[in-house]
Amino acid sequence: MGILNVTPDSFSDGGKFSRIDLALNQVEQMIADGAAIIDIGGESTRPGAKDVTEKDELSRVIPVLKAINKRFNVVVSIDTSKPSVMAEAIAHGAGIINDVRALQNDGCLDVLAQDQSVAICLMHMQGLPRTMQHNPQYKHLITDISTFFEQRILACTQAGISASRLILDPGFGFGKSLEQNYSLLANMDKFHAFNLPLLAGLSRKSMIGTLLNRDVNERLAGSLATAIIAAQQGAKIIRVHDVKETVDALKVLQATHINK
Ligand code: 8Y4
Repeated sequence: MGILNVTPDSFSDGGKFSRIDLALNQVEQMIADGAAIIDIGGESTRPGAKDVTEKDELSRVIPVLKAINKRFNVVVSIDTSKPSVMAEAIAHGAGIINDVRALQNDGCLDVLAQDQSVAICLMHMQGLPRTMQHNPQYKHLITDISTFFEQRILACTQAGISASRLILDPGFGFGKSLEQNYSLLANMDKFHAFNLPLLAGLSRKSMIGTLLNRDVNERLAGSLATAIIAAQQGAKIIRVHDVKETVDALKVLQATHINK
């Protein structure tokens, strides 16, 4: 899964068309590099980021989704927690709704129950983006996250959403200390108990930067290492910025599996 950023900081003075052209060129490159899924997000979940209005999020995400589906055959994932954005995304051919709030916002379950086919990524987060990194605590990290998954899967099935549409993601960096993030990475295989595909988002995150003392643009080697570990734990989808390098690394891992 390649990350496409459509938050406004990435294009300061370009108009609507340059934004879409820029996005399409990025998507074309990520597909050429081996991405099977493109994740589009119009809201920043970074600590301290401003809330984005529904109108702004729709105007950032939907034109890009439409343009991608017109030109490419690729699964598009929409990173959103807003039911209106989810509904519009589904209407315009999104393949996955990627919700870091796991459909806990009002109206999300209903919107997703109206559709029969779009896949849903349920991500675990402890707390809220603004304060989630202030001393996160768990009784037992893996058990607590498993309990959260159980509750969200039940909420989905009770709302009429088939469990077969669900993808689980432990949410690296979302309310977890450095040690907790690495413990989670080492133990991702525990979540296979749910018999659902697992997604891992680790690319360029603080857990890499802090461990290695690297700025955000110097985290490729660390990111590749985490991608390999997640894949070895059985993660089916890896969310990354550097598609070409990650696909190379994953092909090397895959070659070792074929020969067993
Ligand atoms: C540098 C680059 C530093 C990126 C931090 C970040 C996930 C996700 C995000 C994830 C799923 C991010 C939308 C945070 N992370 N969705 N979204 N899983 N499913 N931070 O781990 O990339 S945004």
